[in-house]
Parts: sequence; C-alpha cells; structure tokens
Amino acid sequence: MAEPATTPMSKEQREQFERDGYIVIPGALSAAEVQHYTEIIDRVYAAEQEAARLSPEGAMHILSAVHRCPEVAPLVNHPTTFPLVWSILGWNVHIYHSHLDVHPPIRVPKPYRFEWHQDGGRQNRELETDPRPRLSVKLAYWLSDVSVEGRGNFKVVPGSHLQNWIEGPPRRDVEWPEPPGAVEVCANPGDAVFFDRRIWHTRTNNYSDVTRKAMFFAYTLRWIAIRDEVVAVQQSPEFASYSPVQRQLLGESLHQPRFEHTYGDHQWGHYPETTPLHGFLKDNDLLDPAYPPLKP
Ligand SMILES: O=C(O)CCC(=O)C(=O)O
Repeated sequence: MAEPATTPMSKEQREQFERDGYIVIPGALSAAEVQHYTEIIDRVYAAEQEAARLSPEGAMHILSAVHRCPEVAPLVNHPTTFPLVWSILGWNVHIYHSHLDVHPPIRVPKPYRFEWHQDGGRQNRELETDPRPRLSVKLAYWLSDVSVEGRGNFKVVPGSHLQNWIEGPPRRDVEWPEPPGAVEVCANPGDAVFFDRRIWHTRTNNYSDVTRKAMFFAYTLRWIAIRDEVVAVQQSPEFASYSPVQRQLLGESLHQPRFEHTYGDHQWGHYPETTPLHGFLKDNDLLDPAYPPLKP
C-alpha cells in the first residue's frame, strides 16, 4: 500500500486553513477512485438497507469506517490529503472517529433541528481556554456532486473555529436563524474538505434529486482516546496487510515488549523512534524545528 506523500501543506493552504478553519482540496480522488469508492459505499448501503438499518428517510450514517468496510483503508493516509493532517497535527496522531454517509433525497420535509456544532463533544465543555485548542482535524471525501447548494452540502461559518460559542435556540427543535456568515461548501465528486474540529458546522438536509455520498475521517493526537471500533480492526485478517503508518492511524499499540513499562508512555508520544509516522517524516526530512508538533 502507498505510503503518504512527501509534500507538506503549502504556505497558502496553511494561511487559509488558519484563517477560515477549512480548505477544499480539488480532485483529491481521481475519477477512477470516485467510481471505486462509490461502488463500495453503494454496497454498504445496500447491505444496511437489506438489514433495515437505515433512518426513516433512508439515510445511512455508519461509524468506524474501516471496521465496517476494510476496503476504505487506503483513504486513511491518502497521498493527496494525509500531508495536510501531519502538517497540522504532527506525527503523534491516530484516527479517532470516522463515518460513511449516504443521504438520499428527502421526500417528506423533516422537522426542524438545530444541528450546528463543533466536533469533540465534551472537549467543548471541559476545556477552559478561549479559544479552545484545535486537538483534531477532519477530512471529508465527496463521492457525490455537491458543486451547487441544496444537495445536503456541508455548511460552515468560515473563521468560526476561534469562537467558543455561537448563538442558538433554547432547544434544538426551536427554529432559529442560520448563524451570520454561514456558507454551504460546494465540492465536486473527488474533492475533499479538510477542517478544524472547532469550526461551527452542520450537515444540511438534502431536498435535491441527487443522493449525497461522503466518507469522513477525523484525526487527533494519540493521547486522546479513539471512538472507532479499532480493536476489531486490529484483529481483522486485513490488518497485517496495512502499512506501519496505516496501522498507527488505526490505533495499533506501538508498545515495544522489551520496554515493559512503556505502554502508556508510547501513546503519549515518548518513543518517536518507534512511531512509524515520525520515522517516515524524519526519513523524508519533513520534521520542522519551527513548528511544535513537527519538532525533531
Ligand atoms: O455531514 C456533514 O456535512 C457534516 C458532518 C459533521 O457534522 C461532522 O463531521 O461533524
């Protein structure tokens, strides 16, 4: 399997990401990859439909992407997008949350629900700083065409990642105006969106005629717990075929038996020399003394 590419995030991308809280990566997946991953997500959807596990509108939102569908494993360190992840978070990272989503056109209007949020759950209650720290980033791969608004697009408030709070209703079912400055992010099939977990965002309802299909992978520091079902992934027959970097991203214990006492310390990042992504970045001269997460 391919190792991650060696071109770090560009200066322009970093500036835009720091300013807006997200960037779009046009053509992150080739047309052949879009077709390949669409066939895969369609198969998963058909199985969920067969098992009567779709939502009342026929939507699918499956957590733990690689657990549910090992064929999506190459996306965890895709060469066109993964450099963005290590450029921002550094080498001590894993995937903590991922999902495969299919949202067919909604035929019967859904009751209103205010879905604006920042990612990270209790991180947004339990951290006391303003702004709160970034901690994680997420990649969305678009398989369907959301190049125009109204197709269930991802919606964000650009620049809101530095804002701990936005105005909202007293209860989620109380209708409320959209946050000022909110925009629907438009993307072609194969484009990816890379975003800071803190950006205020929401999925939108798909009242178009086009089924919305996307795959999401969220990365965080290895000292933050994984929400995905990685034990099952690690016990799967496919796991041995993944590259060392992919296995790191899928939560492999990097504990070295000869260092009996180091299990938790390794997770903290105390052993860069046995952390595959550190090795990869070091070998390719991609560590950067000027940027704390990438300091050699
Ligand atoms: O599906 C979307 O457009 C938004 C996804 C989302 O809210 C999230 O990834 O946290």
